[in-house]
Formats: sequence, C-alpha cells, structure tokens
Amino acid sequence: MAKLVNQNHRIQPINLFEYEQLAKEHLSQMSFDYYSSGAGDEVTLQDNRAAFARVKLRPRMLVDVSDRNLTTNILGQPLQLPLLIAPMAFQCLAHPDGEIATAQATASTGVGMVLSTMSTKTIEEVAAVREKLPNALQWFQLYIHKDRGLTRALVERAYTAGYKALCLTVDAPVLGQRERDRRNEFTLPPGLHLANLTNISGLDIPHEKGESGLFTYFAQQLNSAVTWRDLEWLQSLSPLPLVVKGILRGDDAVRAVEYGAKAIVVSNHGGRQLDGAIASFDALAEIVAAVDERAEVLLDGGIRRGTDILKAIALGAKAVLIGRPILWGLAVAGQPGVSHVISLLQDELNVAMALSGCAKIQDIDSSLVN
Ligand code: FNR
Ligand code: LAC
Repeated sequence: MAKLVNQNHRIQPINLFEYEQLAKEHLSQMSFDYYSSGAGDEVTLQDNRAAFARVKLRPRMLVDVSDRNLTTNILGQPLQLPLLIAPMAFQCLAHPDGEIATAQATASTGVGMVLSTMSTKTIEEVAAVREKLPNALQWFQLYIHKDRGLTRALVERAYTAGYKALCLTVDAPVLGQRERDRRNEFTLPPGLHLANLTNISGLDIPHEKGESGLFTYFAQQLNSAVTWRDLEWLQSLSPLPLVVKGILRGDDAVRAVEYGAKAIVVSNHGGRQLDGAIASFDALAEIVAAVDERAEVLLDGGIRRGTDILKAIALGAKAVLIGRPILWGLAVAGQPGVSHVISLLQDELNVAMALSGCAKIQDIDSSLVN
C-alpha cells in the first residue's frame, strides 16, 4: 500500500476528509473554491453525501473472508478495485504535474482515469504514462464545442492516443451557477491553459468582471443544442465505445442504451450543475433496473468511504468514480498523495467487504442493503 511520505506536515491524513482539510492550506482561495463548490445553495452537493448515510448495511456473518479479491473489470478491462477517477478540469491548479500525476497514480494502483476535455496537460502527455504502464485504463471525457471540427479533432486525438472509451458528459449544456466562482471571478492563473484547445484554436478561459470565466467559456464555446441524435454522429467519428455521463433518470438511461451507450455514469456532476437535483446514489437503483444489464452502470458523487463503494455495488453499480478527493491528494503531495488517497479507499473497501461477508466483488449483492 502506498504511504504518504511528507515531512513538512505533522499529520498524515488517515481518511479523505482529512485530505480536504490539509489541501485547503495548499490551495489559493480561488482554486479551493472552484474545486470544492457546488451550484446554488449546494443542497445537491450535500445530499450526495447524505444519501449514503440514509442507506444501511445488512452484513452477513460466518463467511470465510480470509482470501479477499477486490479486482473487477469495466468494459472488458481489468481494474484492481472498482474505481475510476472522474474527469476533472484544471488539475494543474492543485500541483504542477496535474493530470500527469493523476495518470501515474492511477496506472500504478490499477484503477481507471477519465481525462477531462478541459485538462491542463494534453491528451498525448497523459497517454504517454502508458509507455511505462501499458495496462493503465484511460478514457477521454468529451465536451461538445460549437465548433464541430474541433470536437472531431479531440475525438480523433483521443482514439489515436489509445484512450479506451469516449465519455460524453450530458449534464452541462450550460455551466451550473457556482456563486463562489462568480465572486472570485474565476479564471486560470498566468501560465495555465486549456492544454487540448489552446494550441489548435486559441481558446482560453477569459477573465471577466463579476462572472466566472468558466461560466462564460461554456456559454460562448460549448454547444447547448446537443440532443440524443448527436450520439450517432459522435459514434461515427471513432470506434471507441460510448459512455454517457450525467444521467439521473431511468428513461434517459434507456435512451442512452438505445443510442448505443456501452456504459452509463449516474451522476449530478458532484452537485455542480443543477442544484436541487436528486442525489446520484438515490437515482442508482431506478437506473440499474431500467438498463437491465444492457450496459454497465457506474456511479459518482459523494463517494468518500469504502462503505460507500460497497453500497453502490450492492445497488448494482459495476464501479464508482471519485472526484474531489483526488484533487486534495494532488494538492497535498502530487502523485504520492493521489496514490495514498486511492490506497486509503482500497483499504476501507477491503475491511468493509470482510465485515459484510464478501470475499470478492461478485459477492456484493442487493441483500446487503436495507
Ligand atoms: C468536475 N466534474 C467534471 N465532469 C466532467 O464531465 N468534465 C469535467 O471537466 C469536470 N470537471 C470537474 C472539475 C472539478 C473541480 C470537479 C470537482 C468536478 C465532475 C466530476 O467528473 C464528477 O462527476 C464529480 O466530481 C463526482 O463527485 P465527487 O466525487 O467530487 O463528489
Ligand atoms: C466543472 C466543469 C468543467 O465542473 O465540468 O467545473
């Protein structure tokens, strides 16, 4: 297991919440607010956590759990535990190595990574991590820009660079209203850019009085007219399997499957888009039932404990994604910090499985939750 070695700090975080506390000291107010905030009153952000607390476990006793196995696979690729890192923009705000550190940590711990369109390292730089660790599972997350040629170029680059799936985020036709970003007039500091976009089209996050530059960027550059039919166009651009991220209703999940999605990410974008939306965990069971094994179902939003992963898998998720805690690990200690965050979750899941009578991931069934 990775251990965090960092002599500058008295305390070694022992859970993901302590990482957040420590990360706050390493980040500017603007960066911490951008990373941590949700939309509006942050009701959905908080409910993502509360939803896990509402569901209780029904552990099974006297099962031989001496030999535990946390491995699984997702879209046919192996994972050391049912975990991927959610796509998150601007990771160089946390650490100069940004998305490359995240990619190295995920590749070496055997979990997946989804690279954001809005990354601060390029598609190719992140893919290069696979030269040493070829089994790393990397997906590319897509935002559809108004400029179709630009969008096509991103998909082609991701395919050429060896990403294994295209993850289309569908819950952000406009950016959610995050008031802290607006107050801070969020923009990227000098030297940081939209690494995938600046070179090909000169696009950058503006600085605007009284507004979040990212909000303005979305309004100006992203295509808010995207509908289901565009999924056909998207799938014609490359042979990559399509993952649809940001679904909260069974009927939408069925549509996604009918339009060819191989996996669905049940998500409300970490409470950053529509405040008042249902907690993602609360939407899981309906979507699992509606999909009826025609696609793999993943979940993100508020996962901070091994028991949260256990509950998500019990309700039918094939794997989960975590977001913010990875940024906290990155801010505290770069790649070793990210690896440590992953290993803390792995240890917690391992113990939670043992205490629930599950020796392997396949043993986690719906009878474990009330
Ligand atoms: C995100 N998220 C996100 N999603 C996406 O599809 N593309 C993106 O570029 C981003 N960017 C982004 C930045 C930051 C700072 C955060 C916190 C989140 C949403 C992300 O993929 C995921 O859905 C949530 O973060 C999951 O919730 P938790 O684990 O952060 O609670
Ligand atoms: C966010 C966008 C970039 O949540 O997805 O900040």
